[in-house]
Amino acid sequence: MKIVAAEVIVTSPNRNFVTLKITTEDGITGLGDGTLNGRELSVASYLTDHVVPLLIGRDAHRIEDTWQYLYRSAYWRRGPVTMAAIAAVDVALWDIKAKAAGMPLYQLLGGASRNGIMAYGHASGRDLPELFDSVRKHLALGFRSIRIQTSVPGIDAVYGVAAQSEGERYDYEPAQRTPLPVEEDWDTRAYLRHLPGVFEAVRNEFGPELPLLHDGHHRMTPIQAARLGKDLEPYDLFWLEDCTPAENQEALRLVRQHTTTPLAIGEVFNTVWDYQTLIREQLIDYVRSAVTHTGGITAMRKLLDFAAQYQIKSGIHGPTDISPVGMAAALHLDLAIHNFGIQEYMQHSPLTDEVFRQSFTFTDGYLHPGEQPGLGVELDERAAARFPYVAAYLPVNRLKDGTVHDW
Ligand code: GCO
Ligand code: MG
Repeated sequence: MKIVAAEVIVTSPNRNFVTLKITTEDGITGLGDGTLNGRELSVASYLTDHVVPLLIGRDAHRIEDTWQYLYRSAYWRRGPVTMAAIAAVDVALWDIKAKAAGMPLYQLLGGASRNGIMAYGHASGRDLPELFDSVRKHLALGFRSIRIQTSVPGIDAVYGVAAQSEGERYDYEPAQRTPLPVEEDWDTRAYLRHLPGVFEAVRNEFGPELPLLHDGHHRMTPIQAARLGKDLEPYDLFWLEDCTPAENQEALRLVRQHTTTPLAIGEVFNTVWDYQTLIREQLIDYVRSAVTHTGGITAMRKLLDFAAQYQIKSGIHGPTDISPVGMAAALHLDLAIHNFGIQEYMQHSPLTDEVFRQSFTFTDGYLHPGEQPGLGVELDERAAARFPYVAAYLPVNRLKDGTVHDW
C-alpha cells in the first residue's frame, strides 16, 4: 500500500498543534501528532523539508522498517525535534494500518487488557480554598485521581498555578502568546516548607482514599527531593513527578534511598536510552514519556515492555500540548499494555475539539479510545485553516537573585 502524499498541517485553535497527514494510494489517510510545545515550527520543518520526501512511494504497512529508516538514516539520533517527527510518521502509519484492518488500533496492539483507562486531572489553587474548589470541580467532572499544584507564600508566579486558577478548566496552557517568555520566580526552601502542609490539608478535607499526585517540575536537587519525598510519605501520594532534572539518572539513587514516595519521571525524555539506569536499577515507578515525543507507538511499546520487566508502569504524558491525535495514540496503547499505571488527562478547549473530532470518551474517571477503525480522530482541515500558527513561549524561571532555574 504505497504512500502517495504526506502533508504537515499547523493549526492554532487556542494553542499550536503540528499534525502529519499521510495518504495512501487507495485513499486511506492516517494522522500523527508532532507537536512540541513552544518549538512547533522546528518539527514542521523537519517533517516537510527532510521526512515527507522520503515517505512518498514507501509501503505504508512497513511501520518498523520506516521507523528504523528514519531513526538510523539521519545519522543524528534522538532529541525532541527528531523524535517528535518520527512519532508523527509512526502514529499516522498505525492509524492507516488499523483503518485498513477495519479495527480500532488497540486491537492490533493485542486487544484490551482492561475496561477503561484511569485518568488524573489537574487541580490547582493560589490558596487552600481555591485549591479545594478546584479539587471539587474535578471530582464533579468525574475524575477519581487528582494532581495537586499550589502557590507558595512569597513566590509571585508558580508555573501551572496562576494560568489555571482563572476561568475554565482548559485555560491551562503554559506557553503564552507573548513576544518574549513570561518570567516566573522560585524559592525551593519556601516550597519545601509549604507543600507538606498543603497535602495534610487536602487529606483532611478529602479523606485517605483519593489518589493524589504532585509535579515537582525538575526544580529540586537530589537531597531536596529526598527530603520532600520523605515529608510527603504520611499523605500517601500516588506519585511525585520530575523531582530532579533526571537527565542525571544516577541522582535518583540518592532520592530512592531516602523515600518510599513513588516516583514518576520522563516527560522531557525521548528515547529508551534516557531510562536505562532508571529502569534497570528500579529507581522510578512510572514512565512519563509522551507517545508524541518518544518516537510514537513503536518506540513507546518497546520502552514500556522494558519497564514491565521491573514492575515499572506507564504514566503517559497527556497535557493539552499533546494534540487529540497524540492523546488517542496514548489511549490505544494504555488499553492494550499490561503494565498500565495511570493516564494524564486535561481536556482540550472546545475550539480544539472543533478542529479535531474525537471518538474517545471520559466516563466516571475512565477514558476509552472508542471503537472506530484506526485512532478514531479526524482533522477538519477547513476548521484548522481558520486558526493560523501563533508564536508562543514556555516560561523562564528565576530564583530571587535573578539566577535562571529549572521550571
Ligand atoms: C505535565 C507537564 C506539563 C508540561 C508541559 C510543557 O505534567 O503535564 O509538566 O504541564 O509542563 O507539557 O509543555
Ligand atoms: Mg509534568
